[in-house]
Amino acid sequence: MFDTHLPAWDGEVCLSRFDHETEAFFVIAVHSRKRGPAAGGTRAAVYPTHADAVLDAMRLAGAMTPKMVAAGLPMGGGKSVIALPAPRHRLSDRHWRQILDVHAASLSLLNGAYWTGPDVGTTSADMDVLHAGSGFAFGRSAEAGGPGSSAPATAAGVHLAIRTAADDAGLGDLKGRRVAIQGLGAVGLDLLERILGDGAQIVATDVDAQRCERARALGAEIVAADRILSVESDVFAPCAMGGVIDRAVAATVNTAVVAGAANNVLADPEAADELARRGIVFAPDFIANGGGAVHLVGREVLGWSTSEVGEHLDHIAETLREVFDRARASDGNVDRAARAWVAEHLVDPAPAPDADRRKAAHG
Ligand code: NAD
Ligand code: PPY
Repeated sequence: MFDTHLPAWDGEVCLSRFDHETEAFFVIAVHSRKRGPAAGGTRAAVYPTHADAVLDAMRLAGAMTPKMVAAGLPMGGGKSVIALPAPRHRLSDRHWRQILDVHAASLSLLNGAYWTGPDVGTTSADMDVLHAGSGFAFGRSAEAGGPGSSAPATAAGVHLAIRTAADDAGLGDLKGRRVAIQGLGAVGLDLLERILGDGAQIVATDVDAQRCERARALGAEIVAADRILSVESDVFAPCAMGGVIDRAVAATVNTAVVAGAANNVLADPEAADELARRGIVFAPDFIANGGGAVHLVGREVLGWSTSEVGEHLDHIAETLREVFDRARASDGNVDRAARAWVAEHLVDPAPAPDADRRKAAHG
């Protein structure tokens, strides 16, 4: 698996380090700096092997480059993975702090070639520590002078993507439609509330019973995690982990639209062909979930206000409409059309970071 995927990675550099003291394995993948310094979050989780952590970092970094292009941001793509020796909740605060300090030292070594931010398993409070130790972290808490969590902006962007894709699929608005949400974390739960506001019915799941209870209290029907891919829906919104739709799932998923927050939703390129063959409208995740990047880079590099970030999210709908039209004009495969669009726009003049604002944001 490792030997097959490694040569296929088209990124710039991937660095790794095992720290004996913390027993954590660190990976930083810089996919592209053609538009600007690489940026992307730090994911912390337990991985089956260190090779899995390297592959995950590479794949996730590879998704950040098109995300920055689609969002019109002047940054490249990168990502970090910390393979933990035990689940985060079983590590002491001291142990976790040591892990963050090791990661901060690696960020310092890269000296701004890569900027990190929050991802699954890390928070704004962790960004406060990483920024204090390196100066290269987005998404600090408001108390530490940062813009806080990217999840609300991501959810707002995914909501727009769902509305746009539903319209493209001929569903009209979401009133009375059935939306299936997989994953009720920071983005999924926020998205759920937005979609309820549209008058849709929600069927949802999470592996965490407490998250399910919160969704049930808001009015969602809850199903077991292993049932969500087979429930009937108008829209399926994957907001947990990537790789949930392979060719076989694409051939059976009972929905008209796939649009969600999870990075790298498609497990293989054939899944996109199958979705297209069945007439299911797919919103590529690197377009749909770009709201978090717009929030972090917009606020911290470009000096945007919260309302400017909100206005910029409209690009998500515009870009999606463009790739839907392109796909329709060719073989219907939206993922392919979107990747071709990204390749054409990779070195578009991106908005230049304002040096003074950037300095002000980072002291
Ligand atoms: P989160 O960790 O807060 O939530 C993820 C949720 O998914 C958790 O509640 C977890 O219990 C659940 N989950 C995990 N495996 C599951 C499974 N098999 N079935 C059902 N539920 C499962 O993360 P988040 O910030 O909400 O992000 C969700 C997804 O969106 C992630 O893939 C993330 O990489 C992606 N994303 C997030 C942002 C952001 O700004 N937070 C931006 C872009 C992309
Ligand atoms: C993502 O959007 O997947 C992220 O990793 C969040 C992010 C975006 C931009 C800079 C740093 C982190």
